Amino acid sequence: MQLAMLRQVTRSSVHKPYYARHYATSQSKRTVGGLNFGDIEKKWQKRWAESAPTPPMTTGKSFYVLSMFPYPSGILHMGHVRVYTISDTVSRFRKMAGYDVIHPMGWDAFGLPAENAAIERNIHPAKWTKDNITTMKRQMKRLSLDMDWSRELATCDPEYYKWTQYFFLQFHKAGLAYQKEATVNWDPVDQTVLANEQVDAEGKSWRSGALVERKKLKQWFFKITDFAEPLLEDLKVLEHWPDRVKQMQHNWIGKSTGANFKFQVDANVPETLKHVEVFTSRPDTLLGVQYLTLAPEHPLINSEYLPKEHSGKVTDFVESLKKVQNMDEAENNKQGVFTGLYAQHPLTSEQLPIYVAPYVISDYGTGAVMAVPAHDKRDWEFAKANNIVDEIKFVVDPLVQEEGAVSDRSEPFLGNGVLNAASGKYQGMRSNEAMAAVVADAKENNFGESAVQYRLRDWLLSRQRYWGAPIPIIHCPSCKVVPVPEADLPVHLPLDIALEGKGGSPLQKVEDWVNCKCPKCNGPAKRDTDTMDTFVDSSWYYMRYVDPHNQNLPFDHDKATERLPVDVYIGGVEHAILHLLYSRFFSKFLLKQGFYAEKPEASGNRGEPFKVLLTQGMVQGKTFKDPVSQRFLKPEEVDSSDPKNPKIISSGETPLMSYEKMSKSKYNGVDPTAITENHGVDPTRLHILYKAPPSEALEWDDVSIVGMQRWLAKLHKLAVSAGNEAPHVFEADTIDMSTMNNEEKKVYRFTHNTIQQVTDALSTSFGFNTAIADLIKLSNFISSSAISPATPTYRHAVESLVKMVAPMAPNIAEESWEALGGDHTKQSSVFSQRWPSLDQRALVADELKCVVQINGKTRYTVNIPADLAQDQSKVEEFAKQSPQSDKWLAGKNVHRVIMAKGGKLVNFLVK
Ligand code: ANZ
Ligand code: ZN
Repeated sequence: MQLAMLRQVTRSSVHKPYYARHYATSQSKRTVGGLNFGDIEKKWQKRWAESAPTPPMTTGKSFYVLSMFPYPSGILHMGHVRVYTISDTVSRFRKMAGYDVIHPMGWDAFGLPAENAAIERNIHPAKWTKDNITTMKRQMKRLSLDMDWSRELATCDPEYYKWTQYFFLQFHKAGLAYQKEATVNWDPVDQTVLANEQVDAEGKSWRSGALVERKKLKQWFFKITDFAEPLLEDLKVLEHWPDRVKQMQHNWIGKSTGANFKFQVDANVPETLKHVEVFTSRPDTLLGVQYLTLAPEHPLINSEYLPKEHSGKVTDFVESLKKVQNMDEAENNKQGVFTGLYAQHPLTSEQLPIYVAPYVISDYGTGAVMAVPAHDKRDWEFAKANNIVDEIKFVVDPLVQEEGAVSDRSEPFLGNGVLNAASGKYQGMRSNEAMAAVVADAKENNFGESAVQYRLRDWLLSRQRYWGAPIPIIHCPSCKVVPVPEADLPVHLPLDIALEGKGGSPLQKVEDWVNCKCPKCNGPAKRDTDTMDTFVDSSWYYMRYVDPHNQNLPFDHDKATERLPVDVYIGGVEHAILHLLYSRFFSKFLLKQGFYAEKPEASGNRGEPFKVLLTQGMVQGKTFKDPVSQRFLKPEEVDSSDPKNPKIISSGETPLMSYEKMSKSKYNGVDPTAITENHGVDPTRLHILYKAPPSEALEWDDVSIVGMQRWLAKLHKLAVSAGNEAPHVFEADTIDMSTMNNEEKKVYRFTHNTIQQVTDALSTSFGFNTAIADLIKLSNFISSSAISPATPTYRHAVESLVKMVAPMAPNIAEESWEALGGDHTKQSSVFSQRWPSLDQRALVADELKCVVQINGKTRYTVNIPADLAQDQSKVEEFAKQSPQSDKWLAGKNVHRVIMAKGGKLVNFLVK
């Protein structure tokens, strides 16, 4: 997946990163506790490739687990390893639990870096992309990821983008794809449009270094604003999404309620401009309006309509704003210009001056603001900066009850409150009441009504780039905008092209592609030369996976109905807004259009694509800095032989140490391939899962991987000991407890407690770290218990342990399963075994701990047989028989005994 707003140019990464060199020399730590992880991995990866394990009996239930698909940059990073390990664990677990699982993988393969590689190094984007996919796929396989490669897709494949184009046409047909002018980054030297990623922090072009200009061009938009309300409202359905993500989406959609009011303009202007309409979220402040402000793009800002003595100044001012490099600068600009025009206050008929203000956004609300300096910070600052009013008019006062909230009028009062005498007939009303009253009056007197605004903008999807899906539109001189007929899809991206990064949009130069016939009149016409934002590609890929080879449709209706929504979606929190919002928009639209239906169990899901969202935290690298120069240090500049006490080699000083997002400039990256080569795949996977819960940052540190290596070796030893001793009892999930001695009962009970906890972690809480901790405890319990490896209980415990480790450490689990005797049935694999089922009886404790209180104070505890705990007289008896009772109860006069918590507490009231 790619990010949209990155300002940094991400140059391609075909060169070997420095860390590959760094690790090449470090010593292999692959053999630990007699296990050679590398050899075992090779053995099992080969076996799985030869014949995939047949899953155990299915329950008929399906499960869809998905990691966000990667951009094929050519190099897998630790963030990828983390997210795929998580989804692989969930997928393997669900398969063992009898689900029909899909766990697909594909490539978000269109996008800018491929194009940059072509410009910089003369490699065709298609080849660059394909090579990178090959490399990354190999790296993924090394990680023992059980992906469903039969469903693999790449968004740059015509088989795929045919349907991306098809969906564009569906949006167009539904009136949800349209063109309008929008501002783009223009490189005046190379004469080309730049992506945001190609503009650096100083607003300069990545290639030419020229100061980027803002230029208006006709662009394609999806009307996502039509879905603003359901996109907001249905966040409520998403019970299993992180609150933080929902909050971010909520704010992004930004619903605001208030009113639109009209102010009559006293000037000779066309009828449509006779009123300036404003949107306000504070109708209660209407009587505090002292002037109006308009966006520079407002239609009234036209020299024809402005008084002569002002129009020159206004035009100069508006022109000067176009040179402003970024929006923040424009928004913070407090300077404005008086237009020479006045509008009439609808209630007082006062003449209000009209200003142009850079901070008024042309496409929010009506592009005009009723300015209330007393109660709005920006209006206050603008009024002061431009000397607009002599006296600021306060109309709302803080409620007196609110302590310390008395306004001394040295700054704007921003909150709701109570309307004061300056508000005339509204005096005494609370803000909320006054809002309703003002809006009612506006309605009656025809100057306004209540209104809702969203901050959400329509989705600008066209890019003046090459490596993307061409927009399937033809421009005809007589028929104008003509959609490409569905039967003519895909509109192939021409492969024969020279990319230079200058001289206009790349596709414009491919003449025999651009020139075509109009599908309507057959006359000469031209193709649209824009391509689609890659976020369009990624807004529906999870739907294509359900039916990836369909030649006639993007996907089969029934297959999608059966498989959607995705049960668990895992990816980086950096996609919390755009990708997820666009995907929600797509899936809601496609549900509405009948491309799939909601299965009965999912009704009320309202076309939400992802049921559970797991946002995984960043993988941070150990970062060293020179304490004096603050310079980042390369790993080879630091002596880390004592990890607790690192030293800068050249100076002997202690470096500053922190964990930060891995990046080349901080020399703190690690190469997953080197890590797994050195430490083994399974230890690496476990280490990643163990170090932090999925949503938290993971402070990478490979020193402690050895802990996981040792534990896996121990686990394997347990399997060998059980395999050597015990009869083959693979089928048994539960054992009759009545035949067990006490030690065996303890082990059996511990095993089932662990089964319960691990099952819960893998199916609902996703606390993989606690699951691993529980499994470690179980292995310790087994090896320190006194029971014989020849007993069924021992064997059952080890089998369960191995099965439960399997989703996280697949290679060693297979090896251990084989050691347990799995080889007896050829083809036997731990992944063909059923997930251990829970024996509820084992969870019932034999004894329970009863807290004994004397006059309400806890004094001692006593163990009571569980089956007697309900009987108060027995509980009393046990409590009195305890040796400790001598100290607290002997010779006391017990006048009442209270038992609570089912025998877990007994309170003696004594005198
Ligand atoms: C008068 C007023 C009085 C306002 C007051 C606020 C406080 P939200 O809540 O984010 O929707 N506004 C309206 N259109 C604007 C535009 N195109 N560009 C910049 N500002 C705009 O913000 C709504 C408020 O932002 C509106 O309410 C308006 O100022 C301003 F005590 O109107 B208000
Ligand atoms: Zn035509």
